[in-house]
Amino acid sequence: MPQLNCTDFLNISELLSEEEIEVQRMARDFTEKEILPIITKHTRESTFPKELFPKMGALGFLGATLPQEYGCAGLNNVAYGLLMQELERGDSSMRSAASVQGGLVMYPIYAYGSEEQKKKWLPLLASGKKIGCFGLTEPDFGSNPAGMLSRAKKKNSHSTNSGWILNGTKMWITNGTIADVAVVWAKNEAGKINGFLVEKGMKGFSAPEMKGKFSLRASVTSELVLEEVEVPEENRLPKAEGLKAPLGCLSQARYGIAWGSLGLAMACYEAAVEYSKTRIQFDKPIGGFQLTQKKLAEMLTEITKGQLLALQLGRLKDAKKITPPQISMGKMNNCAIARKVSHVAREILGANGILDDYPVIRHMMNIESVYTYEGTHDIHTLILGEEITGIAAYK
Ligand code: TGC
Ligand code: FAD
Repeated sequence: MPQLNCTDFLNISELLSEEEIEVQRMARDFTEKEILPIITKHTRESTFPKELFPKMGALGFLGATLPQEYGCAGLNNVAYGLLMQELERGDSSMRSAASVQGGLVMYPIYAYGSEEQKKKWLPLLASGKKIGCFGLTEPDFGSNPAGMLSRAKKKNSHSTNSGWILNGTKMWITNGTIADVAVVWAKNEAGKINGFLVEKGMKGFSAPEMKGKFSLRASVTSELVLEEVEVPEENRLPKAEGLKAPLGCLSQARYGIAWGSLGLAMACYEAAVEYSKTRIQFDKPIGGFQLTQKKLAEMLTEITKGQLLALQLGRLKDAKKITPPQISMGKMNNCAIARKVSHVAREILGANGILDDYPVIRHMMNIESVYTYEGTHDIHTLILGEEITGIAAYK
């Protein structure tokens, strides 16, 4: 099977299976046909192309690693990573939409849900007919979710089937306003974190959109407001107890970001190479100057190292040998190099680098969110620091 034409200096695609390359090809076609033609308009207007959800569902992009019995594609983790890479080559908002739906909504239902919850929600979410969101962050608890103030109180503590009353506020929630179901994390009366499926329309639940973002403009970001929301016991995730339940979901999404950020970096690098060959200054292409070549050589080297890191993480994940600190290294490094690559690419484009006629400034703004969410660069540095020394330095 012919390899795809993309930045691949070390022929890393030779290490991919035919199935993995086929998934990459499908995702690349989707990005070129469905995302790139509309993304500048959505970014300018700060709107999310919701109509792409069922299209992604039909192609198997949502919850893609989960089993086929629930309507999912059952892909391996490398194919899933390539999918995230190609979506983010288009725009981080589309990778975000797919990774929240798959890693942060379908995964917790699959891993911690009852059989009834799985049968009810997974096929609907896989098809893109329903949209989900994940509410962990609060206004005063971002990097430190253990301190969350959201509370779940048993409605009638004398009955086992009595349901729950939820109170609290979540912030910065991707897809919150358009979601049919929110996976909400709140502490019970014993102080243990539980997960709940809060459905659109439940009394006391609202999800106003947050405005004024300069980054990830083609994504909906929302508050979740819970005021005495009655949630039945059958909407609690029975196998989720403690902070490790939401953190386990983050491992799924952080892994996807380690690949997605490479797609963003490659889009910026490829735009910079193309521009450097065609922009003439001082009677020759700017790519003919040593300073530009140094920038391009360093960008390519960082992307190539990031590709090797992502691929090995995928192989470890498929072998069920991956650890959270290894995922942190992938999220941390690949977001950092994507951020740097996007800045240098913008510089190479000169004044054109600030125009949305080119994709670079959009990616450069987006990476600020991606670098921050799913654990900031600092938090992943500290996770690695703890792994190395055995000493936690968060507090
Ligand atoms: P700590 O004591 O370290 O851990 C509590 C329990 O959790 C276990 N654990 C994990 N389990 C699975 N996967 C992981 N990645 C795990 N990390 C930790 C741990 O073993 C422990 O288990 P047990 O059995 O002992 O109870 O907890 P801590 O409170 O000290 O916090 C550590 C810290 C700072 C690393 C953690 O709080 C953290 O990762 N903070 C960052 C918060 C974050 O990433 N938030 C993301 C919100 S969601 C989001 O951003 C979505 S963006 C979506 C998009 O649009 O793409
Ligand atoms: P803070 O935790 O206040 O951190 C501020 C600064 O302090 C950062 O630089 C941080 O690295 C640093 N810092 C914090 N603690 C330490 C420490 N111990 N040592 C050194 N430095 C430290 N959350 C969800 O739950 N669901 C979502 O769907 C979701 N989507 C998002 C979408 C977007 C566009 C964005 C921007 C965020 C989203 N988030 C979501 C929230 C995201 O996870 C948080 O923004 C992130 O975890 C950081 O929290 P914070 O913004 O409160 O920053």
